[in-house]
Amino acid sequence: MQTRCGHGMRRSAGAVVFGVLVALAGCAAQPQSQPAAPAAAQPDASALAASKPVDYRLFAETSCPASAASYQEWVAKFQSYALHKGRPEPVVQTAFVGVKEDPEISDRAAKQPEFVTPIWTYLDRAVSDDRVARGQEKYRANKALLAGIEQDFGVPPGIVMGIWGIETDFGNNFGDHNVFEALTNLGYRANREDFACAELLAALDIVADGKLPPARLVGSWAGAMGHPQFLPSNYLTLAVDRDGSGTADLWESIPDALASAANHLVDDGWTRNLPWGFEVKLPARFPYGEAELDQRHPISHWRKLGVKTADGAALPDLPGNTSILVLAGHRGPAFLITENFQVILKYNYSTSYALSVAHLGDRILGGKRFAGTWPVAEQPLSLEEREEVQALLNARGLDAGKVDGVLGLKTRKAARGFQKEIGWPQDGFINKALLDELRKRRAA
Ligand SMILES: [Ca+2]
Repeated sequence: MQTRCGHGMRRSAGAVVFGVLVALAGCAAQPQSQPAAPAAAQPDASALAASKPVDYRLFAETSCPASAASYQEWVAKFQSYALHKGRPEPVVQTAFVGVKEDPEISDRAAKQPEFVTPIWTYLDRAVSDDRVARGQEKYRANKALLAGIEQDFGVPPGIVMGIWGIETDFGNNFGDHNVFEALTNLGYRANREDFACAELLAALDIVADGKLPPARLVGSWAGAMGHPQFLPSNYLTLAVDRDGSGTADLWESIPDALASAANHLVDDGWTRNLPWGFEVKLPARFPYGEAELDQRHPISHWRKLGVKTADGAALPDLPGNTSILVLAGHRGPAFLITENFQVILKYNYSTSYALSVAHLGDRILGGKRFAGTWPVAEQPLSLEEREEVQALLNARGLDAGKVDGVLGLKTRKAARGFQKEIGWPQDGFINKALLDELRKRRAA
C-alpha cells in the first residue's frame, strides 16, 4: 500500500514558495502509518450539503480565491477564476468532478511540527543501510541510463540516485492523492491559495494540452507527482520524454523520471563536473559565525583558515564559491559545500534533505560514512521552546524574526549574536543549553 507521503511545500515555477519543514521533507525516509480509517459515522445533513458540488457559474472571480464558506465553494470559485484566466471550460468542468474535502491535507500543511527531526535521525532514516543496498541494485540496473543522463545533462549518477531515493524511495512512495483534490484542499484551508492557484492552473494546462488526463495526475498531499515529485508547473516546463514514447511519464518510465530530475537541477543552475562538497575538519578556533549558507567564499579562504578534508589533507581546488556548513553546532560534523549543494536546496529547501540526497548518492557509489559524530544526546526543542528562544532573542534586541518556531537563517544569526555576548562558539546551534542560558540572562 502506498503511504501518504511526498514533500512539504516545494518550489513552484520561478519562486521559492514557502520554506520546507524538515519534518515534512523527511517523509520518504520515514514510513508513516496510514491514518486510521474514520469510524463509519452517519453523515449529517450539513456534511452532505458541504460535500455537494457548487455551481461555478454563481461566481465571477478575477483573482485567486482567498476565502470561501466551504471547500466546495472554494473549488467553484477557483473554477470561475480559471475560466477568467482563459482555461477551457470543458477541462475546468471535468477536472474537479468528485473532489472532496480532506482535512488531513490542510492540517498537515498548516501545522508547525511539535518536534523537528534532528539531522542525525533524519540521516539515519534517509540514508539507511537498507536504502543504500536497494539503491545500489537500482543503480546497477540503470547504469547505462544514468551515464547517458550525465553526458546530456551534466548531473552525475550519485545525485540522480540520491534525489530518487530521498524523494520517493526509488518509486516505492509516490503518494496517492488526486492532484486536483490535494491542491484545492491546500488552497481552501491551509492559507496556501497563491501556491494552490498557480499549481492548479498548471495542472489544468497539462490536461488542456492533451499531455495527460486528469485522473493520471496523482501525487503527494502537497501535489508533487511521480518518481521525482514534480509539481504541475515543474511538469509543464521541466519534464523530459527520455524514452521517446511521446509523453513525459514520471510514474511509469524510469528514463523519463530520472532525466526530468536531472533537467530540474540543470534549470536551477547545476554545474557540470562540480561535486556537491565533502566532509571537512575545522581547526579548533574556527570562526563559527562564518559557517552559514550565505557565507560564500572561494575555497582559498577556507584553506587560509586551516580547514582540511575529513582525512586531514589540504583542500582540493574547486571553482566558484563554497560555504562551510555545520548542522548540529561545533560539536557535530562539518561540510564544505559548493554551488551545486545550493542547487539541491532549490529542489527542496531543507539542509537535511540536501545533505541526505548528497550522502545517499555517495554511499550508493561506494563512498564512506561521515567521520564526525553527531551530538545524539541533544533533545529536540518543542514548538513552544523554539518560540521561546525566538521571543527571548527578540527581547534582547537580537532580531530573531517572527516568533513562529521556524529556526531559519534570521533566528540563527540572532543566536550567534547571543553566543558572541556570552563567549560561546558562534555556531548558531539552538539547543536546550542555549535556551537555558537565555532564560538565566533574561532581563529582569
Ligand atoms: Ca516517455
